[in-house]
Amino acid sequence: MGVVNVTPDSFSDGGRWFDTTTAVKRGLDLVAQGADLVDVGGESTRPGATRVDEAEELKRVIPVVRGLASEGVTVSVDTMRASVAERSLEAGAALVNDVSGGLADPAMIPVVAAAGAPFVVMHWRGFLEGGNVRGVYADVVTEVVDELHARVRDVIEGGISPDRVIVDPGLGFSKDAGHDLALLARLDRLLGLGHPVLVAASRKRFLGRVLADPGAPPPPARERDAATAAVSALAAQAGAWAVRVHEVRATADAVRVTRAIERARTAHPTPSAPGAHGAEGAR
Ligand code: PMM
Repeated sequence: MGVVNVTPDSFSDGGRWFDTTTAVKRGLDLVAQGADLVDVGGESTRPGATRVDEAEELKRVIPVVRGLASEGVTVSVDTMRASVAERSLEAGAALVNDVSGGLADPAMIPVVAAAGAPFVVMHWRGFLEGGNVRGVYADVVTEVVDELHARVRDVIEGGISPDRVIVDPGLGFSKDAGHDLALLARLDRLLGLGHPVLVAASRKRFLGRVLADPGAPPPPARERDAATAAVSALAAQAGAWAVRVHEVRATADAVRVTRAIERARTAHPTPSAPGAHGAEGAR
């Protein structure tokens, strides 16, 4: 999943794709680089960002969704507003990606349910104001899995078909680097929810923390793409359904290599027990 942020202020790529023509071209470039779908967002979700109003979000997002969908691109819309989701689906979007999992706007679930669209439910503990007070966990993996489980149940009760629900750990949202790494280390627990898992690690703060030399500041967001590709390979190997990234090429290559190794593993299974295949197996 390639990202096109039609915003002036996203932490990772703010301002670069801020007019419709540039944003559509960027989406097409991401497809050429290997993206299977393109996620279009008009509101920055970085901590401390002020919300854009509805009219502005619609103005940013709808022409880009329409432009990409008309070129045959599978588009997801990254929004917390039901009106933006609804208009995007009408304009050709195939999927709704809501970082609040439907909590920010009570009209979101009915809109997505009525359209029969797939819905990304991200783990979210609310808007961040000031310090990260909501990011306190005794056991981050268990709490995120349990809270996602409850959220998925509510979403399904709201009318979205279970086979349309995708889950996402929400890396960096009310989470520090240690929390993000723990969730990536235990993607199997998220997969245990029984829904496809989307991982959006691209350029995030925890990668800066991992890459920083001791005592030095973290490298800027745009210098975290190699680390992002590494996470993509690991997430793909762990069974993720998709990875959401700003630079697609390296991640598409990483995922392809992962898949090729998986196929080779299937073709060369480990002998089940010494001696199981006679003298050959014992060797
Ligand atoms: N993160 C961002 C934006 N949208 N969507 C999902 N499903 N999961 C995420 O973790 C997520 C998201 C923030 O990153 P960006 O603004 O730099 O793209």
